[in-house]
Amino acid sequence: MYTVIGGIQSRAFRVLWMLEEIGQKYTHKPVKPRDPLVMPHNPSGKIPVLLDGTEPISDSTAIITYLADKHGALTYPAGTLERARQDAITHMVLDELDAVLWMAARHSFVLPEEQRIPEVKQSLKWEFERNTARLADMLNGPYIAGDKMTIADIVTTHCLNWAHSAKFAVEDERLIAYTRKMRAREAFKRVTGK
Ligand SMILES: N[C@@H](CCC(=O)N[C@@H](CS)C(=O)NCC(=O)O)C(=O)O
Repeated sequence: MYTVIGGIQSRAFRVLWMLEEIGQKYTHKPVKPRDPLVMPHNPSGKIPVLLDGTEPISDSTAIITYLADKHGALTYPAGTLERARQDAITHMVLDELDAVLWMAARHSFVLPEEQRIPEVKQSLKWEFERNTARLADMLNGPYIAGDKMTIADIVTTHCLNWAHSAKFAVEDERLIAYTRKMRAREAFKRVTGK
């Protein structure tokens, strides 16, 4: 039995969506970072954490990769070129979308107030626009890594949704259509409850 620690407004969403896609049962503890439920499993207090039985795994991408490999779903097999490309896209999205959005969040509300540099947001928006334009050009299959849905789509869609709520513009029609299609999945809707 799996337990997902972390609320749906966080990267725990990726893990919940993954579990819904692969039809695995789980218990959800929708807590905030540094909650007493998190600290024994992750000293940084960051969410999400997945418990597989009593064994904790941290970091959303590590968690969904583990689930994909364990259940043989939403991934190309390890050791194949398709898997290498899937991993490359996942890491690129983490570098070019997740890291930029996270930096903006840190300078908006995560860091102690005296450490924030709000002016950095303008530069991050410029970078985000450049990176999403490049991502849109790479989108030539129905899914981000080709013909089948993989965990790379979970990370990418999550970042594009996050961008929307952080008011980082995503104007490319190809990315808008892609996000709309991913959000229409039943598993996605079961997590959001919409
Ligand atoms: N790379 C990690 C990042 C985890 C992370 O930063 N989570 C945020 C919530 S989405 C958090 O717990 N932030 C609290 C903090 O940084 O103090 C992942 O993908 O799980």
